[in-house]
Amino acid sequence: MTTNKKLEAWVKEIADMCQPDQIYWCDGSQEENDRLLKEMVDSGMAKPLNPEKRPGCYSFNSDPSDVARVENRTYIASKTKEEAGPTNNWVDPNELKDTMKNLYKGCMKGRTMYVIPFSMGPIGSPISKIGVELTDSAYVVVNMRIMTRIGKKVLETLGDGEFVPCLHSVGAPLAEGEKDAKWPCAPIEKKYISHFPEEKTIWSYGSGYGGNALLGKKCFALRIASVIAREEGWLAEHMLILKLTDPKGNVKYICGAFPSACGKTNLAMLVPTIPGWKVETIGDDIAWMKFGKDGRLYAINPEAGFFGVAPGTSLDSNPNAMHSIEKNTIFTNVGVTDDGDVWWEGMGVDAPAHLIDWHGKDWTPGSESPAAHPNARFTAPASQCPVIAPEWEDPAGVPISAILIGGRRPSTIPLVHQSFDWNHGVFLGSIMGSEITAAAISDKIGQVRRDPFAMLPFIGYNVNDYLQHWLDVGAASTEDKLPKIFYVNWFRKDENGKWLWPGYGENSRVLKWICERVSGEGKAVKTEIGYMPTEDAIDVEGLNISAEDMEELLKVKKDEWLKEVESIKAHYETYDINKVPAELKKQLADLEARLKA
Ligand code: SAT
Ligand code: MN
Repeated sequence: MTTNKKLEAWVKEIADMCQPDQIYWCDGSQEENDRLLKEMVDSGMAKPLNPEKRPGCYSFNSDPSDVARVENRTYIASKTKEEAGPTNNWVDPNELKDTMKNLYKGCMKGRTMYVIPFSMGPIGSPISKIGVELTDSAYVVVNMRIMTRIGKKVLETLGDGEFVPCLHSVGAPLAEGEKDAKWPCAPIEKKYISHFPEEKTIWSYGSGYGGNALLGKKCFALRIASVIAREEGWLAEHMLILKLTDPKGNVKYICGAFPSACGKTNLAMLVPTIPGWKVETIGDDIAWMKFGKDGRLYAINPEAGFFGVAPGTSLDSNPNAMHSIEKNTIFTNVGVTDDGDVWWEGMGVDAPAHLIDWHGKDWTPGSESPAAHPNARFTAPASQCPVIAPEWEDPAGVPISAILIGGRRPSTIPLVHQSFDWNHGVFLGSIMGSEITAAAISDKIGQVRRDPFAMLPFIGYNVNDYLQHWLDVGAASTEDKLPKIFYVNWFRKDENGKWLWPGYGENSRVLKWICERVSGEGKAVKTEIGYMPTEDAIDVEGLNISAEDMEELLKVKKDEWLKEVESIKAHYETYDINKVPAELKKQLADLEARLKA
C-alpha cells in the first residue's frame, strides 16, 4: 500500500500491539464509504435516514457516557511539566505510554484496524500537513472522510515524507471474546486523549466521539499543530475564516476566535442584513496562518467539513448550515422522526408527535428529557455550504485583514473596539473569555472564565510561551501588513438582563465598520481601551435600536474596566505572573494607568 518505510513499520508495530483481526487501508472512495456504512447499518450502529428527505444521510447514537470532549482526560505529555504549562494536564510521557500500552494490548481483537491517510488542508498545499490515523472504528473513518481529505491521493502525496502518527481505539470489549456494544467505549477513568509534542504523536483511547476520536481536528490541527507552528513561525488557531465583500465588490478576509457556544459557525455563514454586503465561508472552526512572501498572513481552513452543534441550528439562526446538511451528512445523537428525518430542540419546526430520541427510545413532546443531546452534531461536507467561497481550497490560502476575538460578556466589554496595534491585540486575546452564567455552578456566576484566543483546551504547550509566540509573530512583520485585531461582544445585556444587540445577521453592521477601519476609512475615537466607533460610525439604518442602547453598547465604563483590571491581574497570577510575557504585563499596567489618568 505504501513505499513509506516509516509508515509501514509503524502500522506493523501498532498491529502487533493492538492485535486486530485484519488491517484495512482506506482509499477514500465512494464505494468504500458506502460499504462501511452498510456494514454499520447491518450491525445496528447506523440508521439510514429517509432517502427522499435526507439522501445519503445516517444517524448514530453514541453511548450516553460518550457525548463530548473529555478535557480532564486530555494530556499534553511533553518531556517536562513546565513545557505543558499551568493550563494543561501533564503526565510524564514514558509513564503515560506504559499505562496506555497496557490498555492498547490486544484491544482491537475481533475488529478491523483501519489505516486512514489524511491531509489537513488541500492536498499538496505548502501550508497543509499529513497525518495517518489508525482506528478500530468505522464511524471514525466515515467522519474523517468528511472532515478531512483521506485516502490514496494523500498516500501518493506523502511519498516517503513525514506524517503525524495518530493512534485511536474506542477501547477493548469489556471481556475477552465479548461481542462489541453498538457504541463501544471505555469508562471515563480509562479514557486517554494524549499528545506527545516532542514526537508529534497522538494516542487516543476509550472514546469514539468527536474531538476525542477524529484526531485530525482538535488533537492534530490545534494541539500538535500549535507546537509545530511555534517551531516554524506560524499560527494554528481555533478560528473561523470568512470572506466579506462590500457593495463595490471589494473583498476582505477575516478570522475570528470565539469559545464554544458563541456562534462561530453562525458568523462564518452569516446572512448580512445590510444591502449589498456579502459573507462567504472559508472555514468555521480552525485556521492555519502563515506569512506569505509579502509579509501578510495567509490562512487556510485545514478541514474539509463542518462538525457542528445541531440543537439551536434552524433556518432562522443559520439557514446556510441547514442547507449544508440536506444530504450526505452524518448525524450523531439527534432525534429521528417516524418518517426518517432528523429533529432537535431549536430546529425551528414543531416537535413531531413521536420520534426516537438520542437514547434510541420513544419520545413525545411531553417527555422530560430532550430528544437530541445538547451536544448533538452534524458532520457535513464544507462543499455543500451554499455560501462556501470559491477559493476555500486555494492552496495558497487567503490574506487576512482582520482578526476578531470575543466571548459572552453581558457587561463591561463594548460591542466592538479595535486594538491600538498588534501587541495590544495580543493582550486583548490573552484576556478574552466568557462570563459564567446561571447554567453553571452558582458561586461563580458573573466571574469570567478567560480563554485566550479560545485556545485554552487546545494549546499544545505552555500558555505563556503561546502568548509570547503571538507577540513574536507580530515582530516578524510590520503593522501595515499585519491583520488588525478587534474585540467584539454580541452578548451585552442591560441591567434588566435584556440583550442590547440583536446579533445574528445584524452583526454585519459591525463587520462593515471593521472593513472600513481596515481600509483606513471607518471613523473612530481613541479611548482608554482602544479605538471605538464614533457615535455615527456603525450603520444602524433600518435597525430598530434606540440611541440610548447604542450609546450603552459603545460606552467605556471606567468603574467596570477598573474591576476588569483587577480580575486580569488575578488571571495572570494563575498563569504564574513571573512567566507571563513582560509585554503583556506592560499592556495591563498601561491600561490601568490610562483608566486612572
Ligand atoms: O468534539 S469537538 O472537539 O470536535 C467539537 C468541539 O468541542 O468544538
Ligand atoms: Mn471548535
